[in-house]
Amino acid sequence: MKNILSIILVMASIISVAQNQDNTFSIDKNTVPKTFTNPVLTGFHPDPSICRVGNDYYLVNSTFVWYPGLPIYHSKDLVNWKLIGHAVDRPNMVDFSGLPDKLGLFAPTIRYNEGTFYIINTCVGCKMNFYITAKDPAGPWSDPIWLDAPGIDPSIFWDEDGTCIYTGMKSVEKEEWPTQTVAFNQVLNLEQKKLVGERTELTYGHANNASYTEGPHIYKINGKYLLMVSEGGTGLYHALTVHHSDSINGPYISNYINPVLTHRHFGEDFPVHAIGHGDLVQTQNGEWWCIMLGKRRINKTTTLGRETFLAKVEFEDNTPVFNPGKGKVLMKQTRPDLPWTPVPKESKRDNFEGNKLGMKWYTIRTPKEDFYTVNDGKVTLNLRKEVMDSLVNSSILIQRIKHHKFEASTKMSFSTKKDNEQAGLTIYRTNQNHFKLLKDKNSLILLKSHLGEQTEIARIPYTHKDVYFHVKGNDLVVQFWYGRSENKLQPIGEKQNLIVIADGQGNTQFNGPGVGMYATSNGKESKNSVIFDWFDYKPLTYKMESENE
Ligand code: 6LW
Repeated sequence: MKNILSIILVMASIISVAQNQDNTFSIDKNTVPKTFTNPVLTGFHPDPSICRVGNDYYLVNSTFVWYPGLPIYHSKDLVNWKLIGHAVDRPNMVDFSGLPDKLGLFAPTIRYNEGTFYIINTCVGCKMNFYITAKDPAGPWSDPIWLDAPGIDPSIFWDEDGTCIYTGMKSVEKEEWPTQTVAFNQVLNLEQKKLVGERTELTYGHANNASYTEGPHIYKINGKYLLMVSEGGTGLYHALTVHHSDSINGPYISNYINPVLTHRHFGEDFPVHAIGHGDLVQTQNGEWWCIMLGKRRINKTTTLGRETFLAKVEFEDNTPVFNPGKGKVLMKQTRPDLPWTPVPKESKRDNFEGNKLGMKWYTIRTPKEDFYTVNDGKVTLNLRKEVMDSLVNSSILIQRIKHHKFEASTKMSFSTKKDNEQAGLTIYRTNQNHFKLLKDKNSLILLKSHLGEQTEIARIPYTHKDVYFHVKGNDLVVQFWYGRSENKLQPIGEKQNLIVIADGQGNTQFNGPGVGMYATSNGKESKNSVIFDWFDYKPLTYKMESENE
């Protein structure tokens, strides 16, 4: 009896691991799985775009005011993705200063043509549409070439005669229905580095009141031009629709099959939501796949932001059919017929080796000065007058929260005699929505800011220089801990509701949550700094999490 029980327990834990895991932290690297788990990029990975060069796949996501911006991922099998660089990684490329968290770098498109990689993108609130190029997708990328183009969501396509076509979306002169937008084409003269000639409007979308027709991409498949757009807006009504034409500038005829993919008809309670904003890719073995964004929800609440999902596409004549027979994004499905190429497992602990931070670390808004150093296995973060509650670059360093069940912790050394100086751990979504677990002159304080209203949740006297901070997230609740040693931790404050960093909380619209390190001298100059010895992040195994197939 006891053996059967222990076998069941082991089985249960293996399954629960699978539910919270993603393909990165896969159980056993040696077995080549037949299936993959969606999302293929968990956490803050919206508006994905993809291109193939030979047997290599490159993917980019939007990042708004996170810096560095536009992460470039590489894969051999469309499932395992390795972060190889950022396309916007020099402070003089774009300036996010003063921008709210939902502005900045919107949806990008990545393409490859005759030996050169191109990313075309929109910096909303900061000079709008631009493109950058690189020979190596890991960088360096060129400085932006700014374009006189309206709207957002630019894409590029090379026609058979070598003409480079810019496809974008823009608002219409006179709306015939609310949130009407239109996809358009214009020639991009790469020699002159500007848009030239007529601008041709292509489609308002499939629905006769299509809202926010956006994220357009043009492909030439089986001799026909296929225009795929998103419509419905990046929420419950999000959908992908396709439109065909025999010539690049149309007329584009909306396909009767539309929408080719949406989850909107599954209603509010369906756990995978807002599916849309996709980009197609044909593998070297002829299969077609689509990457797109979507949101996982628990009790109608999305805490991880928009993630990147993958779905199979098969063409019937010229019509793309997504996951034939299922017609929706599947949380587990047979993986692409490509060589299984797992990426090195992310280690739980970042010991800050070397003299620069790993690519998974970001600050918020463009840094105008160096505010941290990495050496001897430590991060030294300078205290600066800037605070995370303002639309400035403060001394904050965060990484994506990629799992509904996660834990993060750090060892910190900090002391001050000044009341205005603080340092610690943060869970950050926006300047108005975040948690801070900070140490000041003589105490530890747990603070939350929700819709811009800051609340002190708990304060504990603490005068030791070193402190261990720990946080455990379990779906919609989070508990903060502290201690003088890593294995003797005590909770600080009650369990907190993660609604604070969820979608739809004031300005928590487009980006996603991060966890990391923060320090401030609250408006006063400071020469002080805080030392972080290491930082842990890992998915956690809790009770099973259900998601229907
Ligand atoms: C993106 C637009 C969208 O540019 O939201 O969901 C905007 N779709 O296509 C920001 O992500």
